[in-house]
Amino acid sequence: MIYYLGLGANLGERSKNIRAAIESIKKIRGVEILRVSSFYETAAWGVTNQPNFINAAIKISSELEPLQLLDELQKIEIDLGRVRKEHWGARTIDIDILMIDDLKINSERLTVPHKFLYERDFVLVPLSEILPTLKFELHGDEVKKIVGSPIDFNLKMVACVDRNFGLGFQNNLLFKIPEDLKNFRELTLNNVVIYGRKTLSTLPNCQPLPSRRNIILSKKLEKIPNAEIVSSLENLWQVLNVDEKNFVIGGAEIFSELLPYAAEIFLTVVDVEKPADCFFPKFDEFKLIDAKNLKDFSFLEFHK
Ligand code: A4P
Ligand code: MG
Repeated sequence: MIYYLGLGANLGERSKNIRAAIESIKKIRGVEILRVSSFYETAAWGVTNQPNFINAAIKISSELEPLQLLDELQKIEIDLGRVRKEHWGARTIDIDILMIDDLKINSERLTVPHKFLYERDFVLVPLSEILPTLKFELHGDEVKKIVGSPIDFNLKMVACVDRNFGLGFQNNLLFKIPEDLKNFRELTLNNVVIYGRKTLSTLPNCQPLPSRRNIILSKKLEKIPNAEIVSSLENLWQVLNVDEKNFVIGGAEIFSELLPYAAEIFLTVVDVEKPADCFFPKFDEFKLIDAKNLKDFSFLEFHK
């Protein structure tokens, strides 16, 4: 099932709470985050004598039944420090189910689509960003896009795969094609490259790439010359800059981890089948926008 969720926070470090909620939602068994909206600063709606909110929306897929998912979301609200006091009152995090496919639910615990969905600009603006077919009218409430969402970094993913999207086998890349390496170099030179610990061992001399800002996502590594180590996504968002070009270069786990926040994918697809034990993740939310077909392989570019 496809779920659209609304996130809101108006206490504590609001953007951080929303990012933490997204990370927790990602960890629910069988949940995949498909899209994340920008973050918006919004005036409090309903009970108006309370601080401004930050609101966002996400699209996820899940096999869980609606009430099971609601249980999981309410657990996350509690874990992140939500105390239920006043109805419509201030909160560290609020997670609402906005829509579920074309489903209509009217039960004691759950109303879907959300009861006030079409009355609240703080829901409609982020939701319409990730669901462009939504038909709605705005009401002139204060809703202002802010920097804070991981999608602001416009992550770009670069990889070379075989026909089955295989990336590597036994900790080695499947291909070393000179044209592909040249393309990779041209894309990433003087920009930022983000990768995992295992990918470091596939780089020339197992060293960070020269003339690029190297950021390694790893809980285990401590210090590497010419590279910055970050141990969590929250740390990654703290060190990235929106005006740099941020390329994610692997491996498979890092691609999966960061795919929900990516804006562009550059894939070199080699038209052969090789034994592989790790794969580029499925990316149904992206559209092909450019293809260069060469003799044995294609350069493909996808945008969200
Ligand atoms: N519930 C029924 N339907 C749903 C649904 N679709 N999703 C039940 C989630 N929960 C649903 O919610 C009360 C009960 O609603 C839940 O136990 C669930 O079984 P709650 O989160 O405990 O209490 P609440 O959040 O205070 O009430 P409610 O009605 O969910 O409030 P809202 O709608 O979340 O509004 N202004 C701005 N700018 N931004 C905001 O995010 N949020 C609110 C809260 C008010 N003003 C705001 C914002
Ligand atoms: Mg709520």
